[in-house]
Amino acid sequence: MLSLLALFACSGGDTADISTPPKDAASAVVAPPPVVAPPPVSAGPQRVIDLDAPGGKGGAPAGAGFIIPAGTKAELTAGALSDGSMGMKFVASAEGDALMCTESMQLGPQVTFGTRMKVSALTPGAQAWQGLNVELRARDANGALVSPASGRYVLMRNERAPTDWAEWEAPLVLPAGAVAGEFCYRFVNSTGTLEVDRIVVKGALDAPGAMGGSTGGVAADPSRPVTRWDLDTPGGGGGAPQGFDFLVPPGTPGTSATAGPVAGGTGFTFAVSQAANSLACSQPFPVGANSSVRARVRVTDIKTDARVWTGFVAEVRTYDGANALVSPQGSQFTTVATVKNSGDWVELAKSFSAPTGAATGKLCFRFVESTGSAEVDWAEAG
Ligand SMILES: [Ca+2]
Ligand SMILES: [Ca+2]
Repeated sequence: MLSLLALFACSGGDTADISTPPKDAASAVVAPPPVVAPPPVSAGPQRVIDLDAPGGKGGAPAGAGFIIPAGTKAELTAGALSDGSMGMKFVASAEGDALMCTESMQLGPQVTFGTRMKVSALTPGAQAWQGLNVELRARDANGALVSPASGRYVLMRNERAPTDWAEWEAPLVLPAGAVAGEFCYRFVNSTGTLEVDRIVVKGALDAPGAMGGSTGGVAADPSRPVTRWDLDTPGGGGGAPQGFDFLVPPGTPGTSATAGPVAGGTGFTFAVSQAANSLACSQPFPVGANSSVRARVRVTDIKTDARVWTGFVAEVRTYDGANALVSPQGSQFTTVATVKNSGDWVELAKSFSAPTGAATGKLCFRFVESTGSAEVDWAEAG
């Protein structure tokens, strides 16, 4: 008490003293303090994808997509999960490249990814990095993949054993130049079942529901899976990346078709210096009444003429169950786009109705009576 009195004496009376009520204490009691709104849950913008409503791509709930390369054994269902919550269930019954991803979103400098999920029946691959991976595909302002030093994607979680239901979150370190991306769940050389109740991204800049970005999937018919080719992995036909084939007839002059780096990512380059019948085609994907395709392409050095069908052409070739060509009325193939001028990266897109009897399609690129060079970063079909 002596020291408090001494402090009060030394303070000259103006400085607040912890033992002395302020002189206006009485009025403070009469007038209650104003109600202050509680602080927001997150300091930054936050996007919650609850996965409770249909409407996503490839049969996924709204805000997400299911992307399955042709031939991959995996399926996704939306609805009630094993604990009664609503969400999506992703079953990989054979090793493959199927992916479950959020739609691409703009990301601020500080991002925290959170999710509530459960992994069961997991048989992980032998290597430490295999299993069920949760990862960000980071992208720059042009939509090109931006990789961290540690690998192709920004890894948030690697599960190598089954888990119970758990909600976790992880702050991310974005690679330099990354401004957007999609969050993906992937069984890497592994099989298993993943259930996801919800996804919470703190630090996403898009307003909820405003889906942007370049990788949202294209399936006009949500029951049909989206097939996506990142074109980032070798292993396709004729030296193309996985999922595509380079078809250069023997003896064809002047065609070079290479897989490897394209600006900002990985894809293939298809260059033709003498007009010929060489092609770059995707592997087959299912088609129907509401089909669509998309691809990110850059065409350079093109030399063509004014005829409407000449130039760099993206087209869908459709086939029946016996692999016989089925043509739409009035033309041989379904033209996606005809590019007649060199330019920067563009996304080519086309919705179409497959001809009657067609079961599968291939997305093909060629230079029709023209020469030039085309780079393809990725392609999608649904
Ligand atoms: Ca949910
Ligand atoms: Ca790519």
